Amino acid sequence: MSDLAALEQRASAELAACADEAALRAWNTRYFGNNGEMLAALKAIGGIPKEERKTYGQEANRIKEALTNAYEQKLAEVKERALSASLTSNPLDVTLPGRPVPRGRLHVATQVMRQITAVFADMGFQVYRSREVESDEMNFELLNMPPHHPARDMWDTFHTTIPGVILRTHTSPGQIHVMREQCPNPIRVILPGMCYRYEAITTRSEIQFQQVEGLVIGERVTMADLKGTITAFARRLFGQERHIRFRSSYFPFTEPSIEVDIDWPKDDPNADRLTKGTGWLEIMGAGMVHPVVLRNGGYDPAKFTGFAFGMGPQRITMLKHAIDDIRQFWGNDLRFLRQF
Ligand code: FA5
Repeated sequence: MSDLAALEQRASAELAACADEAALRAWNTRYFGNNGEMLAALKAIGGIPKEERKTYGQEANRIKEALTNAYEQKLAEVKERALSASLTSNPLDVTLPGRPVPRGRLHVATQVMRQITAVFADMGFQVYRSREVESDEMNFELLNMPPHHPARDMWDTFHTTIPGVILRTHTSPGQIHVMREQCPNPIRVILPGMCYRYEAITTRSEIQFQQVEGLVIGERVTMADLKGTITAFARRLFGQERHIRFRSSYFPFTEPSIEVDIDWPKDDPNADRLTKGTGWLEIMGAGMVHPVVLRNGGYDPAKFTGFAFGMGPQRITMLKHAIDDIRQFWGNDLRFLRQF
């Protein structure tokens, strides 16, 4: 018992002498840690003669509780004192305005991509994702461009270390994937995604850019459906006042083929440079799906017809927002990005 009284006295005196949090924590470990003296005193109960055990146990528990309470009270006091000392030595200016957290936003090309998707979704088109790394067969051969075909020169690309595996130059190989998956059902899809070309970077051309492919296959699909769909799309996206021009063109995978232009505002000082003096900027290639391509997709050209188009949403974004240089899209210049 006298041991317990001595322990209480010593622990209380040492606690009273603790001046800061570190000293208090060390005190706590000394008495209440795994090898602490107070715990040892409690564990000693087993060795106490039976007749003294009850009194010893009660006393030990009382001391334990008293020391724990005293410790917690002292710890709170010390913390409080440290806090008020730090507040007076480093006064806090509560009137200082907070630092604004910069808010991100969608890239302008993503915004326009979503608008394009929404317009086609309203017309009943589904969105289909197709791969960016393609085989030469999908990107060229099945689209009616055998290895010797001169049209391949227009679409020089990046090659991988695996022979015949390339980065796609356009979203058109997606046409073959959809057709083979859907045959013999009718199709009405768009395929948005990234394309790659090994060509000179200019104000209008990048080596990595987006395209949105469109494909419609059915039993009585005609060129009139193609023109109607494109016209409705352009009116929705650009407004009624912009002019659209269809030009005849050539693509190996469509017959007949066309290209679609949009007029560029004449009062824009960059108009001449961007439109090469024509006043028109090309936004897409299109045409009626070539019978060879229909067959490669599994459809019988005697029964099915279809149209396809491939547009460049970045060029469309340039038109919508009068952006004069396509390189701005990858420039990551916040002064540009924050405008949209
Ligand atoms: C094609 O890529 C054809 N696959 C389009 C097509 C699809 C025709 C289906 C018929 C049927 P073209 O190379 O013209 O065509 O590219 C289509 C559009 O992609 C262009 O009108 C342009 O808007 C955009 N584009 C092409 N090259 C670049 C480039 N280097 N940088 C940015 N946009 C580009």
